[in-house]
Amino acid sequence: MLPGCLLLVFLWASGPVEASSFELWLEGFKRQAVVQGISPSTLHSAFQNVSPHPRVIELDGKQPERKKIGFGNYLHNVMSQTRIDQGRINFQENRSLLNKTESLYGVPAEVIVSLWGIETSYGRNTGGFDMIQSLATLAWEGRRRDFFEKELIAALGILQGGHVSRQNFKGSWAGAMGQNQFMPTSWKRYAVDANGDGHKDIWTTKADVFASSANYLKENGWNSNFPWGWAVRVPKNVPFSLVTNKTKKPLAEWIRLGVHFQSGHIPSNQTRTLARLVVPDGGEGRAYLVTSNYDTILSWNRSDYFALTVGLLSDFVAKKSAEDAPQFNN
Ligand SMILES: [Ca+2]
Repeated sequence: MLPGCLLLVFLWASGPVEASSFELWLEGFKRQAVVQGISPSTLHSAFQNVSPHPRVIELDGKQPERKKIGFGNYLHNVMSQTRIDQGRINFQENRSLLNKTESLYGVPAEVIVSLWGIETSYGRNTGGFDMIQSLATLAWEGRRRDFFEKELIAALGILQGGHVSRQNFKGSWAGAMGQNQFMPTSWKRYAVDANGDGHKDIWTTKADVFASSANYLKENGWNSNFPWGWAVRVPKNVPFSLVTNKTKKPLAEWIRLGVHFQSGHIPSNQTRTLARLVVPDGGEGRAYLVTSNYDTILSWNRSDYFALTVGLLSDFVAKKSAEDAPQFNN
């Protein structure tokens, strides 16, 4: 072991001097940041009075082993009646901006609203943690150091570009930020200055929030020719292998196999659309036929529960009244 590592281990192990181990890490990190184009003055203002946040470490420690609650329970928690109602109100209130975004990116307005609703309850819960402090804590702590150092460099780039003030640079404890909860590297790749004020502001500018979400989905393959998917009932004679092996077949073929669409008939121009079955809890639970747009939603968050809920909420949001909402069994 190198002497430097010995020193670090000693400092780490001795508790009260944790701050020193943070300072040591920070000095090294700042050198890397400068090499990657972050100016000394950005670094100086970004890290003033920043120290590790114990709550962030605590929350990070609780992360793994998410309890399996079943999709039905998840859906009821995330897609509450309040969230559906507020989604419809927000959908109507922002109609012209959403229409403009939809026509530019080819991503349906209701999908943009659904992501907005699920990520931050339509911009209300964007997270109150200081971005630099959270990311620095997670990078220093070391469980996923490379990942969080990269995010921290991207975050510093956002400050350096003047897109958000140091004081208002807030997010979740895990570094997801703004009304659509982009990580800084996603912001770097996909954020858009839609209102042309020079700031890609996903914290307070709805035009930027909507366009950034739509751009993310477009760049990850959203196809405006078909929806995300459909709730279906699968007859018992459909081979279980077809449920589990992600085989894509045209809708006409699924219909021939006896799959029943809960929303009623499928438009004739969709019969050649390729779809695969998703049965989130296996067995005879809820079932969905999903298109490649579903995979695009998975690129945002790699969870079937998340992607299905985004899709289902978008269907509800787009309907004007409860009467014509799509049906699914509770
Ligand atoms: Ca802007």
